[in-house]
Amino acid sequence: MATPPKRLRGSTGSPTQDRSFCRLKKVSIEGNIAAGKSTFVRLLQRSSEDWEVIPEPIGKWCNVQNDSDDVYQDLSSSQKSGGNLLQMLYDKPSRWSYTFQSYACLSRVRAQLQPPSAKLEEAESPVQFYERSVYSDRYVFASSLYENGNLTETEWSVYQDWHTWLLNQFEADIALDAIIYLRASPQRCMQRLLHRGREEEQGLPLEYLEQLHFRHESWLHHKNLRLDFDYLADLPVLVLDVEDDFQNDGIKQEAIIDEVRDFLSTL
Ligand code: UDP
Ligand code: D5M
Ligand code: MG
Repeated sequence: MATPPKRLRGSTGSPTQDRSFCRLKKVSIEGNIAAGKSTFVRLLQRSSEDWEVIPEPIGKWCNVQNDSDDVYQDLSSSQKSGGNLLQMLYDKPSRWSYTFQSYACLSRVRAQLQPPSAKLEEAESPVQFYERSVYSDRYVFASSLYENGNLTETEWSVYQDWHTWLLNQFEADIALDAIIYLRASPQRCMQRLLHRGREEEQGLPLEYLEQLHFRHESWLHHKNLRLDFDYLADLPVLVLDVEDDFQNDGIKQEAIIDEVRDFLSTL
């Protein structure tokens, strides 16, 4: 399958705006847990009027709204209060991995279908940046959970079937133009994870971060992961080394943004 043509989705019919939509680039920011993606996308947001950021819908996963308590009758009272799917996943992965993947994919497809803001429509070189994508859901997380026995053979088969079908249906609208991979060692990610102190993640073992790191490396650095979406194989990837702190280093931030601008200019 060739790289899909540029989208006209959301076109209003106005020739000026149609040109803007044609120019719209979609870039996913990938990286291990606590590598620094949210910090990085906040930096991107501040760096150009032409850039729009779509953060990971983590808030939704930590507070799944439920209209009827009946659905949650077999949950503990802490789980009932808001339905914290991320906590449920980490407490009992064999029970909640499939549910989590369904919800994660739904929220990512929604995010990747989000039309550009009015401000972006006016932009000369509009770019939407996503914090992770439907592809990391599958090739990093779901496959790891399957490998660890937290998705059964049947769940993994069903998941892959609907994931492939759904993404093929929406491909013209959700296809990415590029990926930026924030690369850091699992040890550095663990240090940042503990520093961030997100309650749900505090029991995560280093081995899990190592497993996720290995998958990112194989997908985005060595590029030897088998993928089911042909266009991904040719997708440009910018690898940024974020082992050293960039959050508190203005000079490093400027250098990173210059690198991003150069990369975008090649797309
Ligand atoms: N962080 C840091 N230095 C950096 C980047 C991030 O100390 O150069 C910290 C950040 O303040 C946060 C933690 O590392 O406490 C994880 O960062 P973030 O939430 O951005 O990571 P993500 O999980 O989104 O990749
Ligand atoms: O990622 C947010 C948190 O959500 C982190 O604990 C990993 C988890 N996450 C994100 N996507 C998935 C999928 N698809 N499956 C399982 N867990 C997932 P952070 O990197 O901290 O921004
Ligand atoms: Mg984040």
